Amino acid sequence: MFGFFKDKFNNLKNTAQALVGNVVEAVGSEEEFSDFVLDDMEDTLISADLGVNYASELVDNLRGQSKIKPAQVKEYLRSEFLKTLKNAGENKLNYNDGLNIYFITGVNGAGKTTLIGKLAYKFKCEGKKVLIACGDTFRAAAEEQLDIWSKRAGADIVRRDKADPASVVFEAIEKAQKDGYDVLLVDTAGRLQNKFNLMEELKKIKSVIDKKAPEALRECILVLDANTGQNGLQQAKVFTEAVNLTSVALTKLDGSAKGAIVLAVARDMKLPVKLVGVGEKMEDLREFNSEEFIEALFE
Ligand SMILES: Nc1nc2c(ncn2[C@@H]2O[C@H](COP(=O)(O)OP(=O)(O)O)[C@@H](O)[C@H]2O)c(=O)[nH]1
Ligand SMILES: [Mg+2]
Repeated sequence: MFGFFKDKFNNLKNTAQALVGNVVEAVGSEEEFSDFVLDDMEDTLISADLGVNYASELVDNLRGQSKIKPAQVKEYLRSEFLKTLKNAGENKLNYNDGLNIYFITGVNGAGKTTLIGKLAYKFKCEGKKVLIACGDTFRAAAEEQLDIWSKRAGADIVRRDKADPASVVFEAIEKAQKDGYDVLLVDTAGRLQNKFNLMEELKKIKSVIDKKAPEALRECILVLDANTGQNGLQQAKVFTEAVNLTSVALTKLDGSAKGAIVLAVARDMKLPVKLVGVGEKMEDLREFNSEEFIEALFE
């Protein structure tokens, strides 16, 4: 378990420095949380991509109180961050014995199609029957890419080049129900001519899933690139308004990630992170765990 966790979060050093190290350096040796010290702390948290709302909340809690001293700022942040992640919900991906539908959304390049390949592989390794629906019919290359992933993972695929994505998903659900699949993974486009069209298309697919498979377990996952700063928060807002997200998958945590977005999304959107991508290969998928993430930030 420990090795696994090291492997998962060993690229959080920059994030840890920005979120924790810099704050401790800025305020740790002060006598009191004066307005001047608190302003400094707020600026530091904002530049670590924590989001303005969250940063000011953390700082306002400290104003005019005498229980917590600047020397304890690290412990304070640790308990606040953990509370935020816990309040956002369960880290474990939902799964039941019937059909499980995972609807994968996110902007172009976030890592949706790769995540589908990884999830297909994970479920296949667990002996499940896995079907993939290609709901990104906008780019021809997208279907090719998904085809390659499905073959690699040993999963089946429904693709209808250039067809209406909602109709492809409709067909995939019928097949999944008829042939007794355990898992249906729905890939989607991340960019259409404009944001409005994309959101309308996603809503349409979501409504097909909800109407056609009300009995199925349905998770709606937003894929976020860990290198996305504050923009990730904006993405989460736009997508959740359209399709009511249930969780987040954080990809590219193997890079020099700005993982603070996890905290901002958990706090502002109440969305739990469930999955973590740590590379481009099929086996580079990990389950997110709040305690381990906090350990890595505060070690
Ligand atoms: N390093 C790294 N690269 C990733 C990860 N997930 C996806 N990628 C890469 O990000 C790029 C975009 O991924 P793709 O799945 O096509 O994104 P999509 O447009 O959202 O479907 C590809 O080059 C992937 O190999 C990850 O966890 N780590
Ligand atoms: Mg894609």
